[in-house]
Amino acid sequence: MDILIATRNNDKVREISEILDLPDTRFVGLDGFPDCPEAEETGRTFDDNAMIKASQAAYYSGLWSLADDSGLVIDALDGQPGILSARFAGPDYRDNWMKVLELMQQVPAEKRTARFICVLCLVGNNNRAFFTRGEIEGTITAEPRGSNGFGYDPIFLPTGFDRTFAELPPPEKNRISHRAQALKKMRALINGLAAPGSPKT
Ligand code: ITT
Repeated sequence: MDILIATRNNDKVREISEILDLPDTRFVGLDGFPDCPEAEETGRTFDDNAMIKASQAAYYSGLWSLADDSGLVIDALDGQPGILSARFAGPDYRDNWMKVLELMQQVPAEKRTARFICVLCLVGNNNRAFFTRGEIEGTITAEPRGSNGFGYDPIFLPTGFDRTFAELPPPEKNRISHRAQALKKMRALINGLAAPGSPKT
């Protein structure tokens, strides 16, 4: 069966496709649906925004649609950038992590705790929504390190590791990340949909 990945962020599409290895499922992107308008992420939580994105994509495409709403929650910044992670300073990844490092210049090492959160929402044409969530704890580095991954990866050091997400090889990040954890829980559900005899769109 086909599932639409309801995002225009190609870094997410790449990670989701790499992590989910499902032979009976074909993942298609929003590029195939140019008329589908940009979802307005007006929610107050990751769950709200994941549901807005998934239900809009399902409505326009008629396909089961999987949305990812994710972000970096930093304790010393009262949870910022949180649901506003994509545009904390603007559309550019570097501007966004630079803003975090600037705001945290005076924050000592022991107070630099943070976590990445990922909420996935899968919506079918019967409009039922299924949610999973993944989180990974870590700290914010003083300087950016590494060039793999995307977004805030150069400044996020996962707990128990001495390399940032951007220094880890992609398969290693994809084994432990917030997105990997949420997808692991979603995988069984998607597999069930693709199984013979299960309801299709
Ligand atoms: P869509 O809304 O189209 O899905 P988006 O990038 O705008 O794409 P979000 O609103 O969910 O998506 O914002 C997620 C942002 O959080 C993303 O742009 C990154 O800045 C950050 N982020 C999420 N997961 C990340 C990861 O694994 N590594 C680094 N940064 C991440």
